[in-house]
Amino acid sequence: MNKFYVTTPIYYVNSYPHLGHVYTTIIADTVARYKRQRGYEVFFLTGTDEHGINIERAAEKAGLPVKQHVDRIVASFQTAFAPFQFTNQHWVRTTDEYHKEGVRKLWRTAQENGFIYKGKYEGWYCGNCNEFYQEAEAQKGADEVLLCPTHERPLELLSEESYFFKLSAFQDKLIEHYEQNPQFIRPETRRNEVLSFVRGGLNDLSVSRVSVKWGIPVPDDPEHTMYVWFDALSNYITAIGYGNEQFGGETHFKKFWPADLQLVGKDILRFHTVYWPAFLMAAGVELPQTVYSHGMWLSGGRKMSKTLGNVIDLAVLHKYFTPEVVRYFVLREMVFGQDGDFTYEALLDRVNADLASGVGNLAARTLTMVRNFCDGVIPAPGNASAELSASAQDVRDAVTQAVSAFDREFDEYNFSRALEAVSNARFRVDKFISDAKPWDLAKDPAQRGALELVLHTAAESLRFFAALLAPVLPNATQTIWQQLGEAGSVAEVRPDSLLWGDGQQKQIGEITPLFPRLDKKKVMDDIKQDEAASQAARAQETQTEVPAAAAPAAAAPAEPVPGIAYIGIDDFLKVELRVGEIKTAERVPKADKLLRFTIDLGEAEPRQILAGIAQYYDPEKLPGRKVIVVANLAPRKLRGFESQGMILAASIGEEGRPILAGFLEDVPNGAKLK
Ligand code: ME8
Repeated sequence: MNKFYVTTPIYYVNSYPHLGHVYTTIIADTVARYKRQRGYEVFFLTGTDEHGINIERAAEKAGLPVKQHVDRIVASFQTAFAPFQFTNQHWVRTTDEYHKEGVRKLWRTAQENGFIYKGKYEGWYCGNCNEFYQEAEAQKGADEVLLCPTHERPLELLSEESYFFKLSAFQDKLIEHYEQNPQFIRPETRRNEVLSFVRGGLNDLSVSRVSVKWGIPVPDDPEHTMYVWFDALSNYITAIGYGNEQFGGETHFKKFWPADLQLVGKDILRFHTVYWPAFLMAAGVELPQTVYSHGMWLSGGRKMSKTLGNVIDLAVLHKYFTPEVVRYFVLREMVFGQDGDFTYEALLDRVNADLASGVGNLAARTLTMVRNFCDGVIPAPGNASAELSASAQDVRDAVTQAVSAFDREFDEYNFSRALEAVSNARFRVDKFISDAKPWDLAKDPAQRGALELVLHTAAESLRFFAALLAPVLPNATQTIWQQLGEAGSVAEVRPDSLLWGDGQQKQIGEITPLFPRLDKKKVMDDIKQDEAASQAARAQETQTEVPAAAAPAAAAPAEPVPGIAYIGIDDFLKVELRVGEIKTAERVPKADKLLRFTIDLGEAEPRQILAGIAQYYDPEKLPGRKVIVVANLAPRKLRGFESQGMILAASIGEEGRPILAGFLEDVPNGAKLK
């Protein structure tokens, strides 16, 4: 039997689950069901990423032992996922013992092979945070002194012992692998992005910390804990038996590895397509077949995130929509690989058009007519006019073509197109019924054969649609299956094994509505109210429970909060923030972090500004982009170039990945921010 191993990222327990997490898991679950239906032995893995400094801090803030804190958040993920009936074989947790055993083996093997060595990590250290910062993350105080972004106290330049992973040794091997295995990174745009990043050169990676306690100790050197990404990425092999006895250990691992499909959001593409394959190569482990990086669900044009407070609340979603329709919507609406904007309006339209008026209505009217006109038995095709027979044949051809189109698109992970193929065939059936008017044919005994042909064609089409849609709508299609009088589980029926005509003479089951039509205006009004209430409740809860990293900005407190160095409005107004448009951007020779820009701030001459973002942004893609510039920062020289301002960026994650601040609307150059 062929095997198929599919994984999702393991979700970080520094925040509560939202639609984004559910999305990747829906995709993985649908692929898993699809493959099982086609005879594969599937292993589907999801889980949680539970180590790291932020989690340690969040637990401290919640006043709980760290393990207890993470157990609570893991439970909230599992509860949020439960209604979707995901069919994962296992839920991996990086705090599980077997995982730690497996990671130690990966580390040791890479070390024995000479790819992990001890060195010194140099960085700007804050004693209050007990953490290192990159220069770009630090604030600048008087005389250019670097300040901790949290405590605003001077940072010390310290060096700490650290283990390093020899990432630099894998540049050529990775490029060769990408070039020889075009399916390794998908879609192709992402592959090109990664290729150009790796061609730009790779630095060795610091993979241990002595300052972080909540992590997996380095083998034989327990003062150090492993870098969270080394720990987290390894889950994909530890969970199936690498370096431990999980599921029988080695034999199970060999059976399922390499993974066939690793699904990730584009936010973590580089970790999965540069670090992960390099770690595996270092330990002599085969690489996964495909890492597929999907787009982000946006809300109001921005990535859904707890920090921005624009996530789609699962509680509200569940109140109005069944998990099945959400599954259908996310697969049908988002072109897999690209970003998509989530709106309840689009969800309502899609449910009403494709499901309530679509397949639900086809099932209801076909089965009701079979019950009323044919004693509840699906008829064999009767004799009809040449014209009607030809139309019935066209419908039959359209349905069988949809079977091959669905698989063809699905195998390429074009979920939206696969579902579109089913909808297109369904339109044909609907039109066939509307044109033939079986309700009129039923009134005329001479038209009995025509009536039977129409109902036969409609019911058989429905049987094929049920099998095709089973991985996406597992419960609704099982209901249709039973309503058609079929036995067993539709999840086990390969659509391409169905024979046209096999459904006839079956006694239909009880007819129950599948997808009630939703009143768009009323549901939208109710959702708005619920969202407002739920946001208010979350804001309250957040102040006490959600980890600092995930907490939305709270309203200004009346009483000063200890630990925050407040400034007055006058201090703020001293900073002149202006909108600028990037005119040119280029790398600075011999400075791998710096980009040199000319930026139009609406002044007579564009300004020259340098920024340490070269490792994350391709300069060719930046001209034309609007940014926010600190316009009255004293000029300073960097690598021989005068920088006449500073570009604002958010700093993300442990490595301080910069994300340029910008605008959704068009704004004129030079506009002032206040
Ligand atoms: O990155 N749209 O965990 P995480 C679509 N622990 N998908 C989204 C999304 C959105 N708006 N928001 C989140 C981590 N996701 C690490 C991963 S793996 C070894 C370690 C999904 O909780 C998407 O799959 O931040 C994204 O890559 C993932 O959640 C990030 O989850």
